[in-house]
Amino acid sequence: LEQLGAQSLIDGPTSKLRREEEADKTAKHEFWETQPVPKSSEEVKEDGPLHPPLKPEQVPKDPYPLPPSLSWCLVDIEEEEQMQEMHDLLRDHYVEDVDSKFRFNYSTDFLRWALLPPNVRKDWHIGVRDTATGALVAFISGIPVDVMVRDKTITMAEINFLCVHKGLRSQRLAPLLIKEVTRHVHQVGIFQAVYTAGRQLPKPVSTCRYFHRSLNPRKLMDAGFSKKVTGRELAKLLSILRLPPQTSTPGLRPMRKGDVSQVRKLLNRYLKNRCEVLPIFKTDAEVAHWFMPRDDVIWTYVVDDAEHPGKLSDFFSFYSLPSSVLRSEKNGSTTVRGTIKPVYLYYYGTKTDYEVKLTDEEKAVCTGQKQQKALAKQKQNELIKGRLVQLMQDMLVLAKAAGFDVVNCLHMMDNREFLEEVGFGPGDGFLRYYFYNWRARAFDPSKIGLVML
Ligand code: MYA
Repeated sequence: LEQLGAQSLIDGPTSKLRREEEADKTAKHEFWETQPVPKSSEEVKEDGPLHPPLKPEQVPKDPYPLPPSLSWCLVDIEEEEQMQEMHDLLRDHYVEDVDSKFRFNYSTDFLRWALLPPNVRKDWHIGVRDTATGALVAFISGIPVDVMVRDKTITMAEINFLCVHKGLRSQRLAPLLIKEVTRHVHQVGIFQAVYTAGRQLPKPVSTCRYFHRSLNPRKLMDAGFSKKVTGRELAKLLSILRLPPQTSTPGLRPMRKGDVSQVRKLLNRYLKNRCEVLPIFKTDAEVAHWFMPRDDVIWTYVVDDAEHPGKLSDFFSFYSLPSSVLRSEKNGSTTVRGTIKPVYLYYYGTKTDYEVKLTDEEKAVCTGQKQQKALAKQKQNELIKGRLVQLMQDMLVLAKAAGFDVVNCLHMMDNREFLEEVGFGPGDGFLRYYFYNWRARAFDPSKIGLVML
């Protein structure tokens, strides 16, 4: 990794993050101060809601007023034309990196996957149109999700794809979109939400760093995604990043329909054992939606246990989210000069987390139950680490074979167990996790088991 120019892996926030967190303790948040979220300066000691559920008559019946030049709409993304409008808004105005070198470019198939799960609430796909032209100029969305936070399972709205047209920024439209989606969510008796953002707001429950593993280093350098190296340094880098031509795990194959219920059990159990913030996949239909492979969107591989054919021992998944490569023009605008093709690690699970039995010899060296438990935990972690390193190495091979340029993931779940071993390096980006109307003590990133798209 040193040869890759990466710093040592960092578990906790960097000094830049700390500065942002400190600054936010005294920052003014005209909008967020009116919302049920803890202040950045608050030390959260106990988990629980900030306000109790509202009675139906306390939920506003009418939409929040907009300036006359703008109007609310629902965006029906099952209608091709509306889907395209939403796609185009995000393509041109959604999240960019801090230097505006890259912008997410979600495909329409991806957005259908992300926003039309079996339990979809179509009235949580909310847009704002220019009253005169009808153009879609802002959007926010939610999907219902059952999230386990420590020992409580809470039905929440997972809020995503908040976007305001660049020409309408800094006009306090975002607070209106947030209030309007909140109103819709309240209408169905849900009072908590989960969301992520790159920026510091009051108050994150966890902050996860992005990590990257190059598959196509030359292209990433040309695009300005990675530091440029040449000559012997480049040769060395290419040799470090070289991958075997084939996967190595026996029984690894793409997920099929018949695997759905096993994947559901494997995943729910793995997340519960290893994490403290996790989605609960209640039905096979949900798992089929979120995990069955879809062309150019989501890939899921399972390990069909060689000793017990048909019994799955592990699975992993990743999704494709291209980024436009931007060029800044002299007039301050940006144009698109290409695309990089990253995949992002999604969920995984392994049966290696089964309770580990100690041998008689190992038991003999332990003085008491506590020591035995600690040794069993350590053995289990080593097993998980070994297994994940192998699976993730295969994931890299598959992603490369599918033509992707880089694999991205966050420093969450058990990812720290394999990042260094399979050649990931830390990036400059961070993702902060937030709850709405749910105070929670902070979580170590490794305890976050909810992947947001
Ligand atoms: S995260 C992705 C967000 N999208 C982008 O970054 C795309 C590019 N940027 C934009 O489109 C705009 O800059 C946005 C802000 C729309 C982000 N989350 O209208 P403004 C606060 C929450 O003048 P604009 C995602 O999708 C800001 O602190 N708040 O600003 C999850 C300030 O408030 P305060 C944000 O730049 C979204 C106010 O907005 C964010 O024109 C989760 C300024 O408004 C942000 N990412 O527009 C939303 N950015 O003065 C919360 C700025 O108080 C959901 N702000 O500091 C909450 C749960 C709701 C449901 C509850 C159900 C129970």
